[in-house]
Amino acid sequence: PHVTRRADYTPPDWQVPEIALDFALDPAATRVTATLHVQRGDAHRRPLRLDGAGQTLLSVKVDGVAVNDWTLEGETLVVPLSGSAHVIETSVEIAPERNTQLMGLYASGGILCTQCEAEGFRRITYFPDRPDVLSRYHVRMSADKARYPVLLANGDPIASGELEGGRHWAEWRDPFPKPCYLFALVAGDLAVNRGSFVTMSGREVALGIWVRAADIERTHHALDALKTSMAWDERVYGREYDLDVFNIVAVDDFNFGAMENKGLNVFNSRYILADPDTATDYDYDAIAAVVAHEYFHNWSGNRVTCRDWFQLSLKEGFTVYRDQAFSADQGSAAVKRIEDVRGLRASQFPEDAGPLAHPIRPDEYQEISNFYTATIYNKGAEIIGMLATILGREKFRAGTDLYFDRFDGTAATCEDFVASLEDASGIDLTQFRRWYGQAGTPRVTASLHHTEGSGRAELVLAQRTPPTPGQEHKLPLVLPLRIKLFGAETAQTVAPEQTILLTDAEERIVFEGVTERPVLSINRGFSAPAILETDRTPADLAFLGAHDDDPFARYEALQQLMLDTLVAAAGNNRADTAAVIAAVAGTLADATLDPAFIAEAVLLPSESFIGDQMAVVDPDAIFRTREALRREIGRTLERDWRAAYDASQATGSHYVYSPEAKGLRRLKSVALGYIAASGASDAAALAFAQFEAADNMTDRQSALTTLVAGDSAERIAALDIFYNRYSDNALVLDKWFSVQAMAPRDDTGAVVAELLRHRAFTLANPNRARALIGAFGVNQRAFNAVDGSGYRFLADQLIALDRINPQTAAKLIAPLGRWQRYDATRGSLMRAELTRIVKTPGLSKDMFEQASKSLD
Ligand code: DPP
Ligand code: ZN
Repeated sequence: PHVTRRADYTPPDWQVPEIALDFALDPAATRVTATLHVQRGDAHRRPLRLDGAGQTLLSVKVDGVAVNDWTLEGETLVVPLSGSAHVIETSVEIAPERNTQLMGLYASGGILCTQCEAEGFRRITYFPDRPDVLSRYHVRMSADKARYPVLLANGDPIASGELEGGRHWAEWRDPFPKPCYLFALVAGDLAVNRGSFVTMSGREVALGIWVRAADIERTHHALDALKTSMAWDERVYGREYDLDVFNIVAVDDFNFGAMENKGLNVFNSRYILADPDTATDYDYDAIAAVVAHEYFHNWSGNRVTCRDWFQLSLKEGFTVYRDQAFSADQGSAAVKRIEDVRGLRASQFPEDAGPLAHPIRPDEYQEISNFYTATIYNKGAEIIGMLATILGREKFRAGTDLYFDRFDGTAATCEDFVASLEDASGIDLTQFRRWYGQAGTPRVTASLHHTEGSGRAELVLAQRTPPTPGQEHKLPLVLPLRIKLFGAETAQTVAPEQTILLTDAEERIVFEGVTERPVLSINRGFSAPAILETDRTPADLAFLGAHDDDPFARYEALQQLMLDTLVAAAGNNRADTAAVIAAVAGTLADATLDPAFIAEAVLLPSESFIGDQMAVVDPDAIFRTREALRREIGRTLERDWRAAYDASQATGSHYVYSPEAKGLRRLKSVALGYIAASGASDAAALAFAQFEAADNMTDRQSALTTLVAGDSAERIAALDIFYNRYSDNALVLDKWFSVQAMAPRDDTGAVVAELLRHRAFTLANPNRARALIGAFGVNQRAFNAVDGSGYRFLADQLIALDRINPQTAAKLIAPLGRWQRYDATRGSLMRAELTRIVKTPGLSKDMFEQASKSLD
């Protein structure tokens, strides 16, 4: 397979400062005529090389004259040119309705739309498809007016008119030079929810959210989130929007969550559409986060883009960091941080510990689509977060200002970003740069020694990053660790919070004036994305769980206490559950705590996170011990759960999306889960009553999830009612599939196999495929059935989906790559499935790369 290497980067031979595109749109056969104004780069004699994929070439003209001295090398169009500037015109035909990969121009539910990142533009027309070729776009579209009354593209609309035969046309121009991955057009029968935003310099921007007419009432939350995002980016980063219009279109078939095309974002409808009846609080939060994310890309990604795809985290890590900070500002920052760290641990830590580990700035790839990963996005965001911690708020802002200013209108590198922060702050980031090139999650050990009567405490810190594929030896990283010491007796501060920069393999920190036994609070706020091992006792953890004044550290102490107990129990060691139960009881009873925080803090760690702590993952033992502890917590504290459940009911007579109301609904759902876990005889009736009475999807889905975990008659009834009620809503049906695929039941494997044949199931829609197959893959116990049936199921589906949509298929392979973490029986069954995938004839390069690397 062809490998692209970061070290091989060379600037483009030809620039394309201007491009005009003419689309004669038709789902079966669209004609694309592209006029490229090309300019030779430095003195070289190389021909013009234009990437292409899957189109039919009809003609090539150079400076207005048809030529035939071009050649095709594979799918690359090579045109010999003599001068330093020429006008190249190509005409091609493509078939959007046959495009199942959803890259390039395709049809989704009667709408024609595009997705070009990373390398989809070459499926539309011949072009140097690389992010460091920036062009001004002029786009003309014509289409049947009845089927496609709305015609949208990047930038501003400049003209439109009627044509014969029921067709019409529109022209759009984008004044900002952009790489082709940010190109977009949409044609369809769409309704619009319009809004407007006045920027900090007083310009009025026309906003539009375009959806099917039936969905228009579900767009208000997204529109509000857009306005809030625009104001936030002005206030926090000084970034103003730059065009007169900003449009968002929602489509049902989409590989990503959304796409930041200049002035014309295209979204997966799941990140736009919401109303209380169909979307959960989690969905509302995710919509606001993704709307913000794509909007923020207008600066971090579009105005300053990436030089090459190895720099992907330059825009993605930074933009995730920005959207996380935005969301933290909308409600409880502590709960947001807990959720983000939980997500990092669920997806990025395992990636960093497995066969697909890569640095946030990779060195090579076979298929760039495979690098839209939790590492590039979420670890990338953590690395920006550490930079913000090290620089402090003001210097960090000075650094981002300098970065935007220096690189506006250009394609930049990660190094450009770090150098900007360095120049603006005067802080040396030489060693910090290792984070960009080194894969793997660092492990930090911390042990605190105190000699009674001496007033002295010594903290010994050590760091080590385990080897990852291709990187045997790791160097020490810069880890900003926020630390504080509490007195064990008085719960007073004995050493105030400080941020320690751990830079060596081992360091000692001395504290003076420590007059009582200190308890260590470390990595407060999760200030560094590391795995901490400390010598804190269960009593210390319980103490911090009750007294730490950093909410994240408090949560973390409780999680660690639970984790230690569960890992011991799963390994057949003695486990003291009393400490966990007491800590949960104390948290639940603490009236000073926010219900949203309580709900997170009393939840047991996930099965997979428990597995990540074990030398060999034992999915059955983990499931059994975790369920046993849930039952014990449920039973012992049954009255408290019922009290918490009743207290959380008082959310008013109708659904409100506010941090307070969300927190109460969350606590109510956690309490319901524990009541059911207790085995109480009325639990199913209680859940079913909530299911029936709910005026919102949050309560309804949590009741359904609880019912589906049990064996009551209400389970079947609720599933049927849910299906029938929402059978015309694809996004809600996705939930119906997912709830069943994630169910902690003995028969989940069989249920999922059955659901594959359900009339509402299709692999062609990425959301639906992920809802069933993706969700099953993260159901640790069901997927890892010891007979290998889960592995076979996933491999079968990956092979089938790969023929339709390689990009979406390849992203679902991760669970099979964890074979090293399991016993020999499971490990060899998983390897056999990976081998079968690799040997499948006609495999995509996306899937080949992921499956073959997973075997190493
Ligand atoms: N659309 C994806 C995102 O925004 C890729 N850029 O992260
Ligand atoms: Zn992004």
